[in-house]
Amino acid sequence: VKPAKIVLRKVSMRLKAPFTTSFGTMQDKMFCLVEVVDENGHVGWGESVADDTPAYSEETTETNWHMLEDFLIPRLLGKEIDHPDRVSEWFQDIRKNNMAKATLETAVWDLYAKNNEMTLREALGGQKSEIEVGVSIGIQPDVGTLLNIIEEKLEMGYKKIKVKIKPGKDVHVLREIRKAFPDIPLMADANSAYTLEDVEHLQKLDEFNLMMIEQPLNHDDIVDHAVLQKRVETPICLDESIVSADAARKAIELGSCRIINIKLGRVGGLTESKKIHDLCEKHDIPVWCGGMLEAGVGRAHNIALTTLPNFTLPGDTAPSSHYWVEDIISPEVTMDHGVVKVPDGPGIGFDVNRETLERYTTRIKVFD
Ligand code: OSB
Ligand code: MG
Repeated sequence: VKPAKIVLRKVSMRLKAPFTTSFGTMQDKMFCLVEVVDENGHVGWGESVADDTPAYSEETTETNWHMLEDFLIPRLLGKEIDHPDRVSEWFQDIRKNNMAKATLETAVWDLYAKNNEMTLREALGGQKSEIEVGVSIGIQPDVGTLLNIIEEKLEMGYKKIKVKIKPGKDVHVLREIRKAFPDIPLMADANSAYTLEDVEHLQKLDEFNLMMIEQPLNHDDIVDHAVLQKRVETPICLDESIVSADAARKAIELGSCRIINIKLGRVGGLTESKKIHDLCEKHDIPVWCGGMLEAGVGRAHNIALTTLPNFTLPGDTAPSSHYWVEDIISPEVTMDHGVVKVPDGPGIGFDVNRETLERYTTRIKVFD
């Protein structure tokens, strides 16, 4: 494929409900979206998972715009790309900025698949025709509200319930959940809210039979997590710390986790995600696809990635209607009893609804 034109957008969409984690609350999702057009008029789409504050990671919508505009897009424009794997190689000498890189890299994957009349799943080597999904529930003002939400999500058929925790909103919350729902597949995500000082406190979570605890310690740590994993029975799942296949290799060698959450934005794209997937498979580490409150394009890429065989645990890829009054893709992502069907159209398998997209676009720049 050869990108003849690239359109960069900043898009702003309001979430149905604010989403609260240990690091803050999000109500509006502001993100970069790219459209890569080749000489044949095929279009590939890529969505950044960064938002407007550097809380989950150091990247923001604004830093993404800068990286894409000044460094990443100029590198790809007019260049013959024989395979999407080349893109991450060409970006390697630019440090970090993985979410910005992934925006463009995933668009090239979509374009490549469309050019070869394949689904993105086929291009990636995925197998599944449907995927199982769970739901990530933000921190709630009180336990009663949380229990009601969990009940509603269970009725909808979600295969995994993930709740956000932080100091002061952990042990007693999980105890109440387990009282009400003794056997559901349940996990907790701390988003780096604890330190090794909290080991004894975190040991109390062992009694709740959680599938895993996600990223309890520092966002860039793998050393302390290895110490913690030796002292708790609950499997640790790393999210923030796994920024590359190399980071995954080190975490596995150190015993820092027993499960890994793969987010294509955090690791720089689909090629790196596949590498982490393959490495984990070799080491019997199950993986699942994390979410970053994506709109439709990001959601579609996550679905395609999840078709790889070692994605054995339900991911955070809930349907469009969980997040948005109106998504930018058609059809929207739907779910039936916790199962999402993998589309069989070319590339990501969803069309972007341009009329909707225009309404949500706040800034646009065309490179050709
Ligand atoms: O840590 O997985 C996380 C959302 C934003 C930033 C970080 C995280 C999350 C989620 C939501 O847990 C997952 C989703 O529904 O997309
Ligand atoms: Mg997480």
